[in-house]
Amino acid sequence: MEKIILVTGATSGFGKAIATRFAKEGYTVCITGRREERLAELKSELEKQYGGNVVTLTFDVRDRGQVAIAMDKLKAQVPHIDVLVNNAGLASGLSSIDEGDIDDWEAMIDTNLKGLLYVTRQIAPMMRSRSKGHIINIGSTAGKTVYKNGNVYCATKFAVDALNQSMRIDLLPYGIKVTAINPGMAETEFSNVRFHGDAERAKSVYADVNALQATDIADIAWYCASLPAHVCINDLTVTCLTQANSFYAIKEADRVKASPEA
Ligand code: NDP
Ligand code: 8X3
Repeated sequence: MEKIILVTGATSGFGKAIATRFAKEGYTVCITGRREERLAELKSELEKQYGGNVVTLTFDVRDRGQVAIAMDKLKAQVPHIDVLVNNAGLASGLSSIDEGDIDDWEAMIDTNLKGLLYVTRQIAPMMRSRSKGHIINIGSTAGKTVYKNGNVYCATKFAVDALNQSMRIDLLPYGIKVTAINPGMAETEFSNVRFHGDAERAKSVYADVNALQATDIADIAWYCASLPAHVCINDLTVTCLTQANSFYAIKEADRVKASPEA
């Protein structure tokens, strides 16, 4: 039977890499984002390379009405969803709580939390009706340990952690798997968005840390989704070798290297 995945936020970073990995594995891939041209480009690339069907849906996950319309369109095009990856999200700004920009706060809460809920509310009943499905929520190390000036971003990712745990309980009777993948720093467009297009500052975050790449997370998502039917990974926290948690990371140059004789 045709295997179908829906990936939110597939115009760059993790979402794009996950869509690509599942297309390679023969899935029909449904990709979303606000940047229509990027979705069209990815659709044409994936169809050319892997031959499967790619469905594109352009909408803003913050807008409940747009989500409902897009999900109706999706339901008219595909018979079911096997895997939903709740990935669309962002950090906006990095400021102390007494100085934060309230527009940034609203963007993070509306995208990372409400957007995830709007999409899940549409797709979970489709999975429930088949007693089958897998929801993969992209959380963060920021949802496990807070860090200075991370306040609202961390709060949204702590909320994703809570939702991941509670969705799993609610959907348990229907055989629906729920998995959180919580990455540490990864080199995507994330920091460019966080620092409002300051490319130099964004680049400096990943200088000499050998950060995770989007394809690392795509490989992990594929691993989680391809386990036997009775096995569900509930929660995975993943960092690069130079990062221990949200606030403790070192530079590659500071790693103690073995002596040549060892
Ligand atoms: P990117 O900025 O590369 O990708 C973010 C994706 O989310 C884009 O496709 C973007 O699409 C989409 N998106 C953002 N806002 C909206 C919106 N309002 N409506 C629809 N789509 C939206 O970042 P990442 O790939 O790194 O981020 C993906 C997820 O991973 C996020 O949830 C992030 O919090 C999380 N994460 C990232 C880490 C990192 O260090 N990179 C580490 C841990 C977690 P478009 O702009 O076209 O709408
Ligand atoms: C993104 C990683 O370290 O900026 O979730 O919070 S971090």
